[in-house]
Amino acid sequence: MGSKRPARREFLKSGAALAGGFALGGAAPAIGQTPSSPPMLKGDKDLIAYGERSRFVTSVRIAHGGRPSPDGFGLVFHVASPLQDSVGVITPSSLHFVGTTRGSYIPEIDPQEHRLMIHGMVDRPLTFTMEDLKRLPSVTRLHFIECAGNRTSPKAKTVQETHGMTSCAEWTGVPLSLLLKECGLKGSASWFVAEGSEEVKGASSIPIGKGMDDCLVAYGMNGEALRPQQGFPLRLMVPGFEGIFHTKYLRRIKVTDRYYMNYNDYGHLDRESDEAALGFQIGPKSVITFPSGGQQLPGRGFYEIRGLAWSGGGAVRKVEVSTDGGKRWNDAEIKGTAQRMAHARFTYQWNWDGNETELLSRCTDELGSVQPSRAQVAKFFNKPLDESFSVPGLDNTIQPWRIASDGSVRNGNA
Ligand SMILES: Nc1nc2c(c(=O)[nH]1)N[C@H]1C(S)=C(S)[C@@H](COP(=O)(O)O)O[C@H]1N2
Ligand SMILES: [Mo]
Repeated sequence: MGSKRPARREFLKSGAALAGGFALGGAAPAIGQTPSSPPMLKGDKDLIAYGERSRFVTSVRIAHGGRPSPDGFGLVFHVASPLQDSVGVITPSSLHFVGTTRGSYIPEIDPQEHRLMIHGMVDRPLTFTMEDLKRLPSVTRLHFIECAGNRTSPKAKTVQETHGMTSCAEWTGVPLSLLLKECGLKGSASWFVAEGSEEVKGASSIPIGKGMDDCLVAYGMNGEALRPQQGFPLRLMVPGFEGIFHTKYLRRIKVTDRYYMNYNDYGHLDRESDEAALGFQIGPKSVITFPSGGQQLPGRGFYEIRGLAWSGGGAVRKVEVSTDGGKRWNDAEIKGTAQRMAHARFTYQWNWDGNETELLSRCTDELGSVQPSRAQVAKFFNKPLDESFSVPGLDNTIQPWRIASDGSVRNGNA
């Protein structure tokens, strides 16, 4: 902490002074007096063999409202992560959002039986077992996945509902470029189709340049094997591209000389050409996770505003926070070193004066792209900014959270 910045004790004191006697935290036992010991956890097999969180921690994923299965299966389509309770940049595997194009169907795959075949416009088609893949040189990288449908809506109340279809994990696997080189690409190779193991393959066409650049065939997540919900035993990571390209249960890669139309194109075919030109890549984006919709500030005084920022264009370079509805923008602090195509945690120290206001955050990525407001996007598409306005294509607009004078927080787009 810099010498000019007041020490924590003074923060708390000034908070108390500002709020007229409001204190942070409850009454502590006097010095020298020991609090009574809590009861002991039972030496339960479940707690020792694998581990569980405390029963006092209850944050869970929820079905993402208003996202029915696109083909009418009517099952849970996408499941959102509780960002309002998140800390740091890693989403615990148990809380990573889940995206399934055909409802809550998750195949159970025996890794001994699983194969990855690479064929098409290659010199040597090859088939890999999981054991083969694990013998190859590996990389470990932090990356977010975000569903293209992760959009704010005036009706959504919490950050889990507006932004919970993004998550960030540490992924381990083999660079796809290494496998493609083993197979030898033919000169005409320009796309590849990645296919999952389900009845409906979850296949997507991806430019071969992206495959050679930074795609990953991942078997590890947050220090252990992938979870079934995340594609056990093998998934494709396509850093910075829409979630739908990150093929789970990966079993086949066909190298092609053209775009192949697949089931996954359901969401992309009817786009306007200027929307389609926005491409597969997620734009610079950020959201304040605390304070966020549905939360309640206990009173005026000191708060650390916290949020997440990310971009498909690379690392987050800068995040700004406004505490007055966008009149002034202040640089937020980015915790640690921002990684490419990964969530970055930002914070901003704020003394709330108790008046109604609006909190905003704005991300700039390493390409210099800046997160737009909904008003800017509406103007770009020449549409009125009313209740019915929905951002075309990927929605990376600034999320406003309105703080009422009673400390309640709600969606500023409502
Ligand atoms: N095989 C397969 N891969 C898939 C899907 C699927 O249904 N089947 N869903 C896609 C979608 S729409 C998204 S948003 C991401 C979500 O990844 P996650 O469930 O690990 O968060 O996986 C993609 N990969
Ligand atoms: Mo998705």
